[in-house]
Amino acid sequence: MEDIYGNHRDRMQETLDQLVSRVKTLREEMSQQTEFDPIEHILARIKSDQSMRDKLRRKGLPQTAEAALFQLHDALGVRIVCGFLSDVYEMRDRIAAQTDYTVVEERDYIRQAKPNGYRSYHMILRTQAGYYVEVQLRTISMDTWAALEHHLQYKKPHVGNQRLIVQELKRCADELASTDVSMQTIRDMILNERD
Ligand code: 0O2
Repeated sequence: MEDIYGNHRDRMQETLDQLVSRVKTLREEMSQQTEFDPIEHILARIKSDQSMRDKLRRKGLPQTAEAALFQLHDALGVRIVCGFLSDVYEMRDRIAAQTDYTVVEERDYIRQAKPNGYRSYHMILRTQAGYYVEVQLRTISMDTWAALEHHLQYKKPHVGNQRLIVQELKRCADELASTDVSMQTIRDMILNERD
């Protein structure tokens, strides 16, 4: 089967590399200014051929590079996992302040969590090369929940007590969110004491 991204792959990879290197620069600047490394880890990926084809099918879009790259906006993705809530928002501000791409959409699923408990800050950037990149910013706790929930999704068709499972996953997400707030408070206390 033909590559869904046609002959775009090299330029897509280049775009991703440039953005990751920009995020690393922002990370260094923040680390120097605050003496705290704001980032736990960064992941960058081109959505796999199969999962892009599945998504196009779900959305009723044609199986073309044009639809994959310009009608959907997450063929390129960068996930930035931060230690603390304040790091997520500070990093968001610094990313938004750059001028070599445009922020075309933002969704704050932290202040407004999804009904299932999913939390993250999403930004869609349009780069100079014309490609879109979905940036997901989240804390370690949010990342843990999203990874486990994603993993459990594969088991879904085999379970009968779906309602209880959804409820329990939501409870875990809320408990982790509450821990994030407590960890932030502890960090603020430490910083205030130092000043
Ligand atoms: P993958 O494998 O991460 O690429 P929609 O139009 O509602 O179907 P949209 O517009 O693509 O979705 O954006 P949305 O809802 O903001 O979510 C985009 C991405 O956020 C998803 O990409 C996931 O990575 C993550 N995400 C959103 N909701 C959830 C959730 O409930 N659980 C988990 N684990 N991740 C979530 P993809 O393409 O689904 O998957």
